Amino acid sequence: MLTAPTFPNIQDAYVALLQLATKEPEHQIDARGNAAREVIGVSFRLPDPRQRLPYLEERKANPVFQFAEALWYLAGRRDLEMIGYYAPSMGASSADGIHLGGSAYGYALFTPYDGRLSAFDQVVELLQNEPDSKRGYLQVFSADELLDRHNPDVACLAGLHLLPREGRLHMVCNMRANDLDCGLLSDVFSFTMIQEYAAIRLGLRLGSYTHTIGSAHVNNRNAERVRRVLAEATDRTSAVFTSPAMPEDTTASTIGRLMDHEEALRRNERQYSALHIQNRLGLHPYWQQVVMLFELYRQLQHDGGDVVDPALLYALDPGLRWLMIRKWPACAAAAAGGAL
Ligand code: 5HM
Repeated sequence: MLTAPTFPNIQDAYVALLQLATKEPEHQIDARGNAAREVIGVSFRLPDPRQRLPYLEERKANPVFQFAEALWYLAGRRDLEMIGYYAPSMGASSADGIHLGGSAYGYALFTPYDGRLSAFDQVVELLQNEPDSKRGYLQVFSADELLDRHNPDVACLAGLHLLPREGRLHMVCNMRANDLDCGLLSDVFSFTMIQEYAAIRLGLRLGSYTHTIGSAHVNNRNAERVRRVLAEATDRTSAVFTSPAMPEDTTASTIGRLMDHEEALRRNERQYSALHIQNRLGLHPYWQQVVMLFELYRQLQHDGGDVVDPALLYALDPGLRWLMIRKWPACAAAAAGGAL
């Protein structure tokens, strides 16, 4: 078979790639102090890109960060202030402590440049006029990033290729490098959100997502966790949840409104109950879920960290609730107290 192997969800692809890199590595590398096992030139396909979250006890996905990062991209942001609140470790990639560099993919894709449309809007316009085009490429990596040999943040994403075919929007993602244990999961989550958003903009159904990687590697320092994930995948039947579709009326202004709620909660300027989010914000239930995640995270960050409102957990979709309960002890306690 010459096309990429197909997986029903990101979890199965993730486990297969971890297996490949740890059991059949092609190379041992040590770039910038990161000793790793590597395979080169790998790819996989997700026919249903909405199945973008893993449900593993040993590799606890953080849905708050996943949605925050996807929105940070969709809003064209590059500030550390927002994304660092959800992932403090990203501070290490910022050269000036204020902005992210190459990894601020949304800044490269969604920011209007030099009085012109953003790269994303240009590609959307191109594809509206010629759906069968092969030119709908959103370039991210740029050779200029290598001019500074000490650049701490060179884009790992080379580009995203949008391909409308027979009423569906397919996407091929090209990564120069992917850390299979750390980067892969959040990258696939965010990039498939960008694909789904693009499909809505083009009035198309969601097509397949193909992920291709130049250097696919597992850092030696993560070997123990990877071993536990592989043991879990072999020994246990995982929980299975399906993710709903992004609402078809999602626009840039929806993203803007979500970012306003996000900022107010991050700064602890507002506090929302589940009922308030459901009845007062005028958001589609899909996006209400995201604001609920941000409110739960606000409670974890600003209200002492050991108590969250069980009503918010009740109001979450079962898959998101499953993840929150495993990720945060305060959510597990609230769920146990409320007999969820
Ligand atoms: O030395 P280099 O620039 O390749 O190191 C970046 C590391 O972060 C690599 O292990 C790369 O695979 C990982 N990474 C990732 O997997 C980084 C980013 C941010 O650009 C990403 N996915 N999105």
